[in-house]
Amino acid sequence: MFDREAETMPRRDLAALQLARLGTSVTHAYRNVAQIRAKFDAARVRPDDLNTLADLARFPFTEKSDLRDAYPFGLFAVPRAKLLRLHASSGTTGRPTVVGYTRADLDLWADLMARTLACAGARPGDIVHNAHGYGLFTGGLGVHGGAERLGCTVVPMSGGGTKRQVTLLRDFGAAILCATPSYALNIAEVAARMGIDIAGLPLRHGAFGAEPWSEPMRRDLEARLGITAVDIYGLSEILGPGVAAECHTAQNGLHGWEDHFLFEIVDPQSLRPLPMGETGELVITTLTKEALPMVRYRTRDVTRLSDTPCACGRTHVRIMRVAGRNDDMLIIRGVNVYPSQVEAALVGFPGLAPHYRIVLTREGSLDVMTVEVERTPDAPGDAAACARTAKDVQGRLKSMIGVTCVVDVRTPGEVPRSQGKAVRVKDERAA
Ligand code: DLL
Repeated sequence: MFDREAETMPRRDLAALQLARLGTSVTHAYRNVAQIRAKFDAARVRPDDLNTLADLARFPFTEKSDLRDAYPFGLFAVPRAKLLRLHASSGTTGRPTVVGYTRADLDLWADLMARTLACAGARPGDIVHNAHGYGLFTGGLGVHGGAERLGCTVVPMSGGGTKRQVTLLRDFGAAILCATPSYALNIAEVAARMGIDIAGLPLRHGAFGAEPWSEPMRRDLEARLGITAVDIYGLSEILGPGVAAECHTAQNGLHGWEDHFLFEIVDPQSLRPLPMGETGELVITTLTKEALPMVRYRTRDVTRLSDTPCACGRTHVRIMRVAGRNDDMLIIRGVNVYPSQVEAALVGFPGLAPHYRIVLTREGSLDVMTVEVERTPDAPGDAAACARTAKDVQGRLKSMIGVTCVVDVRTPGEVPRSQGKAVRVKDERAA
């Protein structure tokens, strides 16, 4: 462990620490951010109303739109000149969301990312191959800072140039691969085409995240790359990567670093907090961030928490695998579907490569979901065989997620490959 004392702190001590830090952080936000002050005043709450952690439920939420409305610097709680770094979301529509870090924030980020990498199995002295994009996206530089803080040798690859990624993975002998799971799959596939057996290289662990993925995809990546793969979670608005990480020992839910964040699950409709173990939307409050303190940030990520003890000895609550964002959930003929559920049904299907894309179209008043899958190079490609596969996949999707979809079996290489966050859904309904 990178910080054994913090990571194994008894839960009662953690709660006391959270309460103390919460008061300080909320006061800092209230004093220094006009929008937060206005929201608190409208809700008739003040920082000194926080006498227990449960009192936080009376406080207003922060949403992505608050960041957009305050574009670019309006939610910062410190003067702009105190910021050492800015990052921003890609923002497919409208304004990007801008986040900033003071020196202390960058220090905290490096510490929590070092914890995260150690949790995933990295050790000081390991080579960390970082295939997350460097730039405004927090993945590249976030992982980079943590790997250096842990005492690893970082290879700052960024995304893309996949053949070169494979060559350097082999030549440098990295122990840890950091990437999105979809890009890790792309790397594995390109390696196989190049005749390079990654499973036979020194690579031991993969720390994958930044997008939803599934348990079957984990097992597939582990087999292809000869590693243990863990899930890491984070979001720019809160920090970037380094908010939560699975341990390589249990691989069963992501320890959320509770000495720096407070996690709640709320019902996305009523917005009321849900009891431990129930599924809902993850809401995060930062406890120690200087530049961008967040009070009850609605992540839109759907998951549940578990406070049962973990085999690794870490006491921090576990955030179970995020199936997807509630704003990315598809509603197909009344059935709720996350793309990661489609993935779970497809990966490992005989004769199929683990690549897929969902295309949404409209027929009259009905939505049609077409799942593009890809046959493996050795699977027969004649029309009859493809039709049989399509029918079998359709049956499996119907039984696993309850939706009848059109299945389109494509030739090898035809489904687009990812170099970062995979785009799983192509929505042609509006066109
Ligand atoms: O994706 C930070 C990150 C970088 C995490 C590298 C892990 C590794 P954003 O670009 O702000 O930040 O996107 C955050 O991505 O709210 C989730 O919807 C999704 N996401 C991140 N990690 C996971 C994960 C980075 N492990 C948004 N599982 C989040 C599912 C994830 N979704």
